[in-house]
Amino acid sequence: MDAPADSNDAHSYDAHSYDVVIVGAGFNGLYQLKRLREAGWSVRLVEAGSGLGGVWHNNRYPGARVDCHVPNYEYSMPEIWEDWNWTERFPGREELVAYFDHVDSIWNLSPDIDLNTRISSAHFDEVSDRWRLGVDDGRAYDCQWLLMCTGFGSAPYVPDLAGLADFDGITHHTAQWPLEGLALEGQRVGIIGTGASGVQVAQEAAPVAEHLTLFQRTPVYALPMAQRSLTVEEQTIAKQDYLDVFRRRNAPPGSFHDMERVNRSALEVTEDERLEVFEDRWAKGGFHFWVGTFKDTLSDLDANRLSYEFWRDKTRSRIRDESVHESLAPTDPPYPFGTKRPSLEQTFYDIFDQPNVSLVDLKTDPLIEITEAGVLTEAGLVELDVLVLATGFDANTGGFTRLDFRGADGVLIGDAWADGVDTHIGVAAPGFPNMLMLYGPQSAGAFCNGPVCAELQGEWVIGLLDHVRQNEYTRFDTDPEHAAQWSGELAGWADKTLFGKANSWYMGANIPGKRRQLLNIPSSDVYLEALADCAAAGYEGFRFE
Ligand code: NA7
Repeated sequence: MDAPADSNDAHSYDAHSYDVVIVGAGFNGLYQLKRLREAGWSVRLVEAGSGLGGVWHNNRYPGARVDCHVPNYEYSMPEIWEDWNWTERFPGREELVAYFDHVDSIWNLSPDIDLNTRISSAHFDEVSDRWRLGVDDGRAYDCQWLLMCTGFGSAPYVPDLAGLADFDGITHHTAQWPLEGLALEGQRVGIIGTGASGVQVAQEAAPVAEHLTLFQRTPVYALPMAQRSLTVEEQTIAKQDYLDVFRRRNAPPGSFHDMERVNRSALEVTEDERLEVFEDRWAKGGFHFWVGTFKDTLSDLDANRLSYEFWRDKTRSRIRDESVHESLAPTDPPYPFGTKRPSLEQTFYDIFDQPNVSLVDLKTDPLIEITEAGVLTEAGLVELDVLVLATGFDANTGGFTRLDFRGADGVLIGDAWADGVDTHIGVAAPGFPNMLMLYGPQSAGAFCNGPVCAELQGEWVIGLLDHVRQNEYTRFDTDPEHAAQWSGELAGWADKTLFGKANSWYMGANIPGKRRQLLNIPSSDVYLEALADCAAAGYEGFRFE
């Protein structure tokens, strides 16, 4: 089909037309496709990448691995898990991609998916109450209802580093790793960024690189992963309880079926009691030490300091080279413990004792520019063959604001959100009719495991679409007052917890110029309750026509 230059002109091209178009083939998009198809909708899923899995398709850097332990990060339907077994407690990227293919083989989703289809424009047409979607190769779609399942991490962030374009070596953002891979063996590798991605690449690069240099701006509080192999036999036994496990997995304090938090202050127990809990959660590995210790470690600075000091001392004991202790695990916390997402590590703190690994602390040795040969800091030039940008994402909003995404009256979503995001319960944006966001800004997103929210928030979306169909509505929108109220609710969470005190991507603070606001509610059970209340009140805050 030939499309005109403006492939979004509704009347001048022959678009593929559906009731519902879903954008994104991660956990959310695939779940929506399955359920909406069952419910009899005409539905198409479009995906920019060449395979299924969303972030797992895109993040193919060495060492990419999920930091939620089995079976918390998978769909709950028996037909998916009964014949599927993982090889490790924290599965790696390749296994996750294979899992998505397994899901596809059971649910037969591919016939209704267009891969390699990057939506570059989405315009709401006031006359027909339909969305017109333009693809960057000129194809087009239109639909009554648009489901954005682009996740919180679909917009890689490359900082504006002076001279970056001059670098003569190879450079890639971790989420834009070449499909054919990139050998790090024998190379002089530099990594900018020490979040989850930087930690994971560093662990893979350190054993093989001629030299690895980590450029750290802020220390990550990485926690022990406690990785181990899983046998089929143990999973067969565990599966006897899976129905119950999946029923419990949204229980507070996090979206894990087995997270136990002591319902007391870390300050009111004796030191022995506190250490016993800390040691137990530390040994369990994963996120247990982050969210599963005491009720106030993420809300009270003094309680938080106790977590920090335990983490600091444990971490320092891992690193023989004391010259890097103050940079990697400072005496005083540069930000409260757990208010930026902790990474999980296996060998991260060991690599600094290797002779071929160096740490550059950008706080004391600032980056001046990137040159043809490498990274120039105040202390001098670090020559590199490969520069890895593990610099994160324009999380939550970038997947929308980077598009030509226009709602009623042609308003660009980037303009509507220029002074901050207001959504109705993290699912709909006023002025953007007939559009729903899954795992989007102001949802529980970052604090709710992808598959858990895909099903629980996902069922709410199915319910809303059923409501519009039953009532033969052709349009819904939300009002700004309710959206402002929800923003107020999130601001309250930023105040009553310690999350507001860190320059994290949860706060939008990793992107220069982005409004500082808590972008995900740090409680998935409270979030899902708010959705349920809205539905029970006849979809309060929505206007239907
Ligand atoms: P993150 O967690 O956002 O980490 C990005 C890292 O990049 C972080 O250490 C940043 O330092 C660093 N960064 C960003 N810009 C710069 C500049 N200009 N100079 C130096 N360092 C910089 O992204 P990840 O990809 O690791 O993880 C994202 C999430 O995906 C993860 O939490 C999981 O949920 C999956 P900063 O801390 O801002 O000082």
